[in-house]
Amino acid sequence: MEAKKEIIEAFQLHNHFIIISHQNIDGDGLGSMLATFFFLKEEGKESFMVQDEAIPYFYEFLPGKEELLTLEEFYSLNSSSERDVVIVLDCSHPDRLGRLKELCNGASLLVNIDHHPDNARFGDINWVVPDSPSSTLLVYELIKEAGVKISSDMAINLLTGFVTDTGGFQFVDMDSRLLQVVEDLINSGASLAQIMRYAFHFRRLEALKLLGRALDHLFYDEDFRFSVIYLTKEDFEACGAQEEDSEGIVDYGLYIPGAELSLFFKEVEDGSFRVSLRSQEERDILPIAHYFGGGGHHKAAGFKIEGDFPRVKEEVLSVVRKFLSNPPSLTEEVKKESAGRNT
Ligand SMILES: [Mn+2]
Repeated sequence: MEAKKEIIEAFQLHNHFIIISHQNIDGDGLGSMLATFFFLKEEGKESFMVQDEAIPYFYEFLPGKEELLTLEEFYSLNSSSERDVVIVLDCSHPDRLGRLKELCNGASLLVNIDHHPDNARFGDINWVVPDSPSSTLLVYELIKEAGVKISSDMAINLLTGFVTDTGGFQFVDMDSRLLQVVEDLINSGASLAQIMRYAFHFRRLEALKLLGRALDHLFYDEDFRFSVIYLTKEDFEACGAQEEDSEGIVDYGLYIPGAELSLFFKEVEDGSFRVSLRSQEERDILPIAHYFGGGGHHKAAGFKIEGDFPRVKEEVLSVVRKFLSNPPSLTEEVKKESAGRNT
């Protein structure tokens, strides 16, 4: 049976659900969780959303976000031994769930709904659609297929995931089908202007100062046409900024005419960097992320690497240059090495 239909049947059959998404939560992860929560509520089901980290302040406008529980709150509210259906949204691998991974172990049924091409298909039911611009669009399809009316609470969350995962429709070829979805969500009560403002133009002073420092560090390789941006712990401290304040900075590296790829190195703990990759045109950078044990999408991916900045930068840039000169050979190399790496 088609996975989408299987999921709708499972939703009708069961009564208790846990809804989770990946760590370092973003607009698509949150939007998918919240819209699914409202959908199940509409169907008369009991569901809990568990999210273990603080959500970025610019997503606080999302309807339903006050229903999010920490893992401790969830356990104190739900002490029954009843086994629930666990719905994992927008998450390519259980390792990306952090502490929430333990919830999957007790699941009576594990439902995996995602759009990452490298999804590990870890669920009992896997509905993975790499062509979908966001996971919220899959949730939208589910709600439609179930014949449930889209409420404004659902619409705002669904459109937010679509808007944020596509950088405000920049990283997607909008067509009449997608425009119809947007039209439907607007007619159901979502304000595109409000979502665009919160997602991209609602940033505290510390974040803008951090952006200034990041742009000051921007380096462009003319020969290989890629940008490098970095922020160290010191940069964050000097600006009084938090990790969430660096959201969207990687995109600036693609503004330069001719730039094919942007790399953003962010120091997350002493001696550890989170590297984000973005590309445009037809450049597929997922093999680079896989090479370093990470994952993501063809044009937006990332990985973590340990070491001091000069060494980490050297190591990554040499692989990037090699990849840009000859992408297929790196892909082959990745295939050979993939057995020994945890992607
Ligand atoms: Mn997504």
